[in-house]
Amino acid sequence: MPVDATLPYDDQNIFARILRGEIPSRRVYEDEFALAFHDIAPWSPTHILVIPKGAYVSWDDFSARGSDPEIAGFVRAVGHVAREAGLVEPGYRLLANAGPHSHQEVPHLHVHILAGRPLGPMLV
Ligand code: D5M
Repeated sequence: MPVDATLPYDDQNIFARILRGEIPSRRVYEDEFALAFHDIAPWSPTHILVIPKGAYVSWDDFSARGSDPEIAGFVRAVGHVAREAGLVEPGYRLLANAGPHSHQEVPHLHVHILAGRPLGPMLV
């Protein structure tokens, strides 16, 4: 069920619980600003989610309220994860849902890294 990402941050959302270590995840990377783990229901052979450590609902929220170090750290973490996973060649797709029309399901900002097969054109 998509969430209304314009709502205030809910600290019981599933990614907040993963960040706190309350539920397991298949972690691939962690630093001061970001955590990366495998998506539980992958859309492609490689499907990694990268989330900021701060409490941000969406890309819109993060880009408006996040500090410059948090934003820089998060962007660098996404690139690092993709490089370390060996995805730069032949390539990968980044996707972040934000807002009611996007079908965002988890109300903590996450960037999907999709790779592992030719992904084709974006259809929607
Ligand atoms: O994408 C939300 C994504 O989060 C979706 O691809 C499934 C994934 N998900 C949901 N629960 C988990 C857990 N527990 N571990 C890993 N991945 C999970 P959205 O952009 O919000 O539609």
